[in-house]
Amino acid sequence: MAVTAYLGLGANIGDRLGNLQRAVDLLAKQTGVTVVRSSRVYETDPVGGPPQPPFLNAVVEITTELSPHELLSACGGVENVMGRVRVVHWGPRPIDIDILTYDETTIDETDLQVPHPRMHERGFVLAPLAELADDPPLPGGRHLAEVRLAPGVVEGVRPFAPPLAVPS
Ligand code: GSY
Repeated sequence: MAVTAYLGLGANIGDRLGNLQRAVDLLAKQTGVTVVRSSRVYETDPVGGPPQPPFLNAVVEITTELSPHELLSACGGVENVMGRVRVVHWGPRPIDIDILTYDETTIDETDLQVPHPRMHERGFVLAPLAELADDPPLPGGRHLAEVRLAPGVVEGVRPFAPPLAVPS
């Protein structure tokens, strides 16, 4: 049975908008993954890691027949095809694909935590996600309506481009 999941996309190297679109196109080609819709694209101040260029971020809604770990592997495959090399922890990258939520499922394993454990603190996740879901699963059973972001987080997230195209 297909479940709904939300994926966070981020890019801060090269043709950032082209990278996000290519990731959507490659995700749509994965067996067992249907890309349903995309949020708008935001330009966002980098959070964590070394000094690095601003990111473009978006969230896509998918339905998938894959298990959470199969989906993780599919996302990693797309990152690899797009040339992501994990040199600097939390460093610049042509593409980052995070599983934010997978149905209402909670997973707490070394290689996969769902809902993504820091998503409720990140404006670059919450702003695009809120366009697609009124009450998405958040860590610790939180609800979007009760999340309070730290000062400055909202200012670091600026609308940049319309939603990414979803292949038919
Ligand atoms: O966790 C995703 C990679 N990432 C990002 C990101 O996508 N956007 C912003 N603004 N900061 C980030 N820091 C990391 S790590």
